[in-house]
Amino acid sequence: MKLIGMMDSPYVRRVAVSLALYGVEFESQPLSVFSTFEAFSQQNPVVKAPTLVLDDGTALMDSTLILHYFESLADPAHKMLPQPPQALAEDLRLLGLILAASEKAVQHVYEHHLRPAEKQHQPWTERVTRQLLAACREWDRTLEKRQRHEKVDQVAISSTVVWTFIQQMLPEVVAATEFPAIQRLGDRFESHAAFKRYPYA
Ligand SMILES: N[C@@H](CCC(=O)N[C@@H](CS)C(=O)NCC(=O)O)C(=O)O
Repeated sequence: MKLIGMMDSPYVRRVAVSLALYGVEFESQPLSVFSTFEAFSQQNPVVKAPTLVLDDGTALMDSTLILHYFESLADPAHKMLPQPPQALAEDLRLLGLILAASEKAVQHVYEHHLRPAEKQHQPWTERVTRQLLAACREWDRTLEKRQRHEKVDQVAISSTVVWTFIQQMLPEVVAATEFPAIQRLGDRFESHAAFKRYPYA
C-alpha cells in the first residue's frame, strides 16, 4: 500500500498518523502536487494529495474517504470514532469545523503563495479569513467543553495536524494565544510517537 503526498499537507498527515495507529503498514511516497506534478500524475491523474493506492491498485482520494475505509475495517479496540450515535454526531460536527478551518487555511495559502500579488483579490482573502477564524473559534470552544481528551481518536489526530499546519503557515492570521484549547491539545499530541513518526515536513 502506498500513501502519496507530503507531510506538509494536513490531509496527508492525518491519514499517515491514523494508519500508523490502526496498525496498517504502508509506504510513504512524498510527492508534491506542485513541484512533482508529472510524477504525481503517474500515480493519480487527478493529482490530489493524499492518494492511497491499495495493494490491488485501487487508488483512493480524499482523506475522509480513505479514513472511512480503514475505520470500517478496524476492530472495535482500534476504532477512532465513537459508535454511540450522539457521541458520533458530536465528533463529526467537531471534525467538520476542523476540516473547514483546514480548507480555508489552504485557500488562504494558495491565494498568497500561488497567485501573483497583482492578481490577489482582497475581498476573497477577507471572506476566507473570516470563515477560517469563525471555524477556529467554534473548534476551540467545543474542545474546551469536550470531556473525552484521554484517547488518540480522530478528533485528536485531525485537530493536532490541522493546528500545526495553520501555525506553520498562517501564525499571523490565526494567533495561537486566542485558541488555547486547540493549542493545548496540539502540544500534547505532537509529542506522541505516531505524530513524531510522521512529523510536519
Ligand atoms: N478534501 C480533501 C482535500 C485534499 C487537498 O486539497 N489536498 C491538497 C494538498 S494539501 C491538494 O491536493 N492540492 C492540489 C490541488 O487541489 O490541485 C481531503 O480531505 O483529502
